[in-house]
Amino acid sequence: MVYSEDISEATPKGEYILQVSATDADDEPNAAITYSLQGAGSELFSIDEETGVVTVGDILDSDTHPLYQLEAVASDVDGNSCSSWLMIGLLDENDNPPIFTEAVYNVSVSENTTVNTLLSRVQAVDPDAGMS
Ligand SMILES: [Ca+2]
Ligand SMILES: [Ca+2]
Ligand SMILES: [Ca+2]
Repeated sequence: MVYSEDISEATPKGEYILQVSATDADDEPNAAITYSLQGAGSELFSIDEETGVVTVGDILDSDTHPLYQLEAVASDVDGNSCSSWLMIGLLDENDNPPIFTEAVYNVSVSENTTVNTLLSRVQAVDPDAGMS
C-alpha cells in the first residue's frame, strides 16, 4: 500500500493533504490505533495520531526538495505496528524572481574594439523549474 499526493509548494501550514487508515482485528482497547510519521522530512508534515489525517506542518519548497518519501506508522497500545509509504510530491510555483549570477559586471573595452564585439554575456537564472 502506497499513499501518494501532489500538492503545490505554496500550500499553507495546516492544509489537508490526505488521510491514511489502518485496521486492527482485536477488540477494543487492543484495537486502538495511533498514527505517526517517520523518514527524512517528516518534521515538515503533521499527522493526527487518532484520525490519520496528514497536513502541511511547515513551509515547503519544491525548488530544493520536490518529493518526500515518508513512512506512515500505525501502532496499537502494545506497540504492534505496521507501516506504509507516503509519497508527497511538491508542484512548482513561480515563487522566485530571476537573480543575476554575478553582482557586478566589469568590462573593459579597448578603443580598437569593433562595435559588434560581444562585450560580456550577462546571465540571469530563475530557480523555478521549467517554464515558470
Ligand atoms: Ca491490536
Ligand atoms: Ca519555492
Ligand atoms: Ca518554485
